[in-house]
Amino acid sequence: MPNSLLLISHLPIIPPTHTTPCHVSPRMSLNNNNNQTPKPPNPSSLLTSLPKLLWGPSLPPGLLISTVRTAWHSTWQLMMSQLAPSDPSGSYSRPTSKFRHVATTQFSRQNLHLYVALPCPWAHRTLIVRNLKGLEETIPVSIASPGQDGSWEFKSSSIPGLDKDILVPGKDSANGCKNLREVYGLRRGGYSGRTTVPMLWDVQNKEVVCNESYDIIEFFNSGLNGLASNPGLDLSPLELKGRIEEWNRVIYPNVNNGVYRCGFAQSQGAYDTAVSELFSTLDKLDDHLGRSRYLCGGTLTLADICLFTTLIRFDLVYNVLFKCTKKKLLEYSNLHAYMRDLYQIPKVAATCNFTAIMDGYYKTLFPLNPGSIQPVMPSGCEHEALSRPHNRESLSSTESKYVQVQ
Ligand SMILES: N[C@@H](CCC(=O)N[C@@H](CS)C(=O)NCC(=O)O)C(=O)O
Repeated sequence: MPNSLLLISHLPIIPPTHTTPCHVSPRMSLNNNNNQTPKPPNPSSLLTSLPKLLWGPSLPPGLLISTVRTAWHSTWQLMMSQLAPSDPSGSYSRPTSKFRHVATTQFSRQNLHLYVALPCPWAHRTLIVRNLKGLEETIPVSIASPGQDGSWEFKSSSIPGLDKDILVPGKDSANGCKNLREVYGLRRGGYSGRTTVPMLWDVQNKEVVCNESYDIIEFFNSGLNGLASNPGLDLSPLELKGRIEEWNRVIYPNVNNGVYRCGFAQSQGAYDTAVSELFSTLDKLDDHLGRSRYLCGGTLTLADICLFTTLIRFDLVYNVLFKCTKKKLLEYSNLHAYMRDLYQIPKVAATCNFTAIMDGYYKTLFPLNPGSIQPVMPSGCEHEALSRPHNRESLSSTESKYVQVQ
């Protein structure tokens, strides 16, 4: 959700149907003001007065539609190029993170602060690992909300929590900044790139430690054991590292980034490829998870956390907004039970705020939802539905490290 996006959304682009519904003759709508006193110019009359100037009092409906369609398509492409850079074939190419590799950076481990936003699946990974490792005291967190100008802002939230057990957006408790761009700007040398969440901040040295989610969760898993209240939990044990990497190589491009490749595709061909790779990977995962409690057997790993944050958003937003329509997650019985298994870890459930997720996607991704109308929350995505029994315990062949998480 880039900063420039909402600026573009404030351009006076008037959807045609607001002034001249397709089923009403343009002549009727252009002439219905004849007996009234002239009113000051209204920007919303732009669409009706421009054709009048060019073609006279009436414009054939077919021509009106094709004119508006061409204008809208060019505007949409312009907005999409800001929101989601693509290659020449129209496939989404995700920009790379600027600050990577926590381990090689010099910083004070006692003085770290995490910046996140609740709609973001990448930031969600870091909140889950922080909770599971018991790093809540060591790593304080500031939770941003999507702002009107497209930036991540810090403000008191109107989004409810669930009995106060669930995370809600709020102020910047480390730097007192109004938005995330200001925080990035505090680093020596400033910053002019994309200001993304998650971002790990060195409070003492006023520096970005890392803004790549996978690097942050690896660091939380093994780099702060001296300060964690659950240091015994290892979400990336040495003997499973190879398998975790294998899963990540499949899941990242086809599922985590795959849903974005569907939603941000700028050509039919790019969408067709992305959606087919997404659903063939979900089919394989559903099959595998019918035999295995977690991706790598009986042990919960970082690969599961990364898959979970996409699955929990699937029916809520990706199925509709990103056109991942072939199936709902609810139709994949193993994947859905697997997602419920992870959700039912109390420290995982505490990181899921479904209202904030819906709000973040439907209200801010303007080119995908220009009317900003938010669909109703699917009943299968609510806390009660996700708390249904999953019956996956019997799939654990080896003793699960998950027991240490409870
Ligand atoms: N590769 C990054 C991606 C982070 C990312 O794309 N975050 C989005 C929110 S979901 C963001 O902050 N976008 C703001 C922007 O692009 O300006 C990671 O995994 O940490």
